[in-house]
Amino acid sequence: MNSPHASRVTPHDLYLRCGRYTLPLKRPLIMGIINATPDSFSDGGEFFKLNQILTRAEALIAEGADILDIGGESTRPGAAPVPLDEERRRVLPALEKLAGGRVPVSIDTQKPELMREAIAAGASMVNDVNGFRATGAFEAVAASNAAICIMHMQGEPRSMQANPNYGDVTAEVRSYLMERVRAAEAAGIARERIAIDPGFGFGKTLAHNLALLRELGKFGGVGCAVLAGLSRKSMLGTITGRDPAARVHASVAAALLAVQQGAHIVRVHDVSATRDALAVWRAVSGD
Ligand code: HH2
Repeated sequence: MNSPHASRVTPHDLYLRCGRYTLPLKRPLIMGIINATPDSFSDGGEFFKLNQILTRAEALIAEGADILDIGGESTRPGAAPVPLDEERRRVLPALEKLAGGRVPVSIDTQKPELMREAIAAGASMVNDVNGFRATGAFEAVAASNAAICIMHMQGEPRSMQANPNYGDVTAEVRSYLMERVRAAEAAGIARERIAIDPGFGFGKTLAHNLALLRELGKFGGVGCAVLAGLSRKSMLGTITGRDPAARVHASVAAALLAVQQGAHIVRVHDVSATRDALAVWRAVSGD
């Protein structure tokens, strides 16, 4: 693995335009995850759920989240798609309350209709695990000033872990992302609004995920932010033998390695622990 200094060459002036926020990328940023899904929040009425989401958002901001990412459709392997109405009901009320606050709010969705509605409700970023491949996805965000995160996924959540297959995983994922960046630009989305993400765990074996982490530096240097989501993922379960809730330490180690390899934004559940680890990394690297 490269040294921290060799792989992390972020120009001082690189930033992500994110709605009304401009996020400098010299310091690694933490995106805190809010899953507005029934499997994340146990039973209860609508108001109760909304309160839980808002409480979690406040906690993540207090812990040091630089961005919040709210999603209403689970994308874990085997997950079934959620209808638009249901996804809308899960995320829009919270988004309306959270938008305009201290940190930008990202919407994690694959649906162009919801992208539009989320931006109208104040979302500063749209995060699409499907890489904006749905018809009208780029168009839904182009006219706004929202940032986008283009993620790579092989296959679809329902079946993506059945038989992931690549020649050179890093080269193939990178070339896919660069093609999507060019398509985004052609649709009117400037590079300063784009983050790219190799999509850890999305149609990848453990060996593929490890190769991508080792070679994450190859995704930098193109004028886009590099985002990495490794938090509590099953690759960490395979390595440690632990259940998702007990993968905090492994997740922090993975986030640190991702930053060391050039990630500008890490998407995490455990903001406080990640923040401390990155503070140590920054002190050592003199950033
Ligand atoms: N991972 C998940 C969801 N969205 N977005 C990006 N850009 N990168 C990721 O790696 C990523 C993502 C899956 O993790 P999680 O949100 O914790 O689980 P679920 O989708 O089951 O809610």
